[in-house]
Amino acid sequence: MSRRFSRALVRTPARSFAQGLRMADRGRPDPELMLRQHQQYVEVLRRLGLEVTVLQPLEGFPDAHFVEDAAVVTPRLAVMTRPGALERQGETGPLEPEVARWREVAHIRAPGTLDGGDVLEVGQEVFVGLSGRTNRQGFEQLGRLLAPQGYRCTAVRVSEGLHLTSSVTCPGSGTLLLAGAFAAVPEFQPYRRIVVEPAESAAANVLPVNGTVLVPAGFPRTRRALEAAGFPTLEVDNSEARKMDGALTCMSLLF
Ligand code: CIR
Repeated sequence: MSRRFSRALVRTPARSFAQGLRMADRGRPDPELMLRQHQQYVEVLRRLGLEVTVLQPLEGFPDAHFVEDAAVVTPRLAVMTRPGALERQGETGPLEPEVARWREVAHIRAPGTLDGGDVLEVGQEVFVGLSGRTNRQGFEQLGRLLAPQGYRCTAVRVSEGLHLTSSVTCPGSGTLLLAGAFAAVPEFQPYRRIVVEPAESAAANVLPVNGTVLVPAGFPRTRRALEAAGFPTLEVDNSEARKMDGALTCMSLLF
């Protein structure tokens, strides 16, 4: 069974958002369109029944609207991460009180680093990407923190892309949507797998919300593949966040 959510935390992008980190230049994001797309994202979450808290932008942290990276929220615990990029480590402090309203809070401690974008929950199994942002200590700490809830954490090497969830997400119980080399990763073989076509690899990041799978606009083949596998989908345009290596899951914490 997929988890059902009642709330979302999001953060409005700062005016400085185009100065955030990125792996490659994918064109200059349009600030107005970014804000409009973010508002549409929030509206979709509300339409799907979530109570959405929209936090104020953090001008000093141009990537702070990618709230997914700063915390991992499970049914009984929120783990404040220690982001792997130094520039992003100050995002967790302002987020913590918002998360603490709803959950007991634990922390990833130095020398551990962990970005929430490397954490993929598939039922009681949690895959953790070892990436340029998340190290083994971060993975091990998360494993210890989540074990009392019956979660089992498994490390997976992120051989391409920014985060694990840039290339692998779980559209619904028992199914993974995967791009590129991740389709062949042994740990994922027990699941029903939908492999996105190379031309649509950016569509591997989808966001399931209580029975509807949000899919980035502009990837019709992936959308059709999900529908054919029995998942109702809804398109959300996130072209501007994508220019900054962001995807649909990155922009919210659902719980
Ligand atoms: C970064 O490089 O940290 C941001 N520009 C993008 C973060 C995207 N977050 C995610 O995939 N969870």
